[in-house]
Amino acid sequence: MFRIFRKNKNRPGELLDVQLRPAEQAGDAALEERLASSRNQLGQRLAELFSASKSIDENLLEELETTLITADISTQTAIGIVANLRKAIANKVIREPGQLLPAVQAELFELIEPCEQFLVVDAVRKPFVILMVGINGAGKTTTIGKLAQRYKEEGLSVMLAAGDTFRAAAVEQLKAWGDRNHVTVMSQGSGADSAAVIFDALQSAKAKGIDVLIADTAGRLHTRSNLMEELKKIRRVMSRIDPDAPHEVMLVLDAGTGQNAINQAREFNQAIGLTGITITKLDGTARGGVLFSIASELKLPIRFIGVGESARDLRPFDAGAFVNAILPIA
Ligand SMILES: Nc1nc2c(ncn2[C@@H]2O[C@H](COP(=O)(O)OP(=O)(O)OP(=O)(O)O)[C@@H](O)[C@H]2O)c(=O)[nH]1
Ligand SMILES: [Mg+2]
Repeated sequence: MFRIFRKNKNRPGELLDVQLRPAEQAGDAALEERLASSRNQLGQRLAELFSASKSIDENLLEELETTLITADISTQTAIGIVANLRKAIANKVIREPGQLLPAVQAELFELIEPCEQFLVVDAVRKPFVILMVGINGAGKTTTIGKLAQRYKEEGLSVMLAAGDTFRAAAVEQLKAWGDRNHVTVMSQGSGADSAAVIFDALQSAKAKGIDVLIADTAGRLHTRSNLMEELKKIRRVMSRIDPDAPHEVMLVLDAGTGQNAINQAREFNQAIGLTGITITKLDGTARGGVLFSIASELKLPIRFIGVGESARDLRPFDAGAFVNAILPIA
């Protein structure tokens, strides 16, 4: 259980102190531990700033804004948060620096709570098709491996499609995850047509009654527009077999890329339409604040977060647990 502050919708500026239970505790390390760098960058700095201040003045609010931005929360999002706090200060709901930490926490929680939308594998869709997209190095293939293991453990049958035919090593990397989890990987070697590989995999998965088909894609082609055209083609050929496929178009974003992640998301969304996001490498970065900007600017479901390299380190996104890990209230 952990404590979270929520904004009171009926009384602007006031906070509600609520207890939340983490959605799932499957991880082998506490989320707090994995997000330590981002917490040092945000929660700890804010706590220090507020405890060192005797009263709330313009200087303090400016430093607050800067601290938010330094933690990779976008300028626009940071300005919005501080503007809300200013209202509460003007209304005398917030009177002293000690009230600011829970107030900031509540603001951040409000931003990301709507994005907590767990990916439900619809059993009616056979196979339920997940198309993974994202730039090179974002963590697509690794996330596919982790998902494959998760779904296998849940008792679902899984097939993987090696749609990244651009890089020779990509197929091998996917096969290694497949072997580890006893999951079939459909591939045609490097240089093959990606859409054809995924088309064949979908046909095969359908014939075999597979529950979940996850398709890998390239992160880089000769140009970015080539990549987007290829993804559109993959979408088109899939719909010939199942008009509703893919059922999930999941964008994988590396948290370490900071604000650039938002531009990537816009570009992919415009080209093929996204239904969910996974944010990886939150363990290796102090830039975890970017998740708040991704949430508030894209308003897409955040399905999973990656907090390490093992399969257990792919966690369903839990907004309360995330805020608590990055900005805990003692
Ligand atoms: N620490 C950490 N490393 C991760 C995480 N997710 C992925 N990685 C690492 O990031 C690196 C790149 O991951 P890939 O899965 O190969 O990335 P990709 O998107 O498939 O890249 P391309 O195939 O080049 O398009 C690998 O070394 C992964 O182990 C994470 O959540 N935490
Ligand atoms: Mg890959």
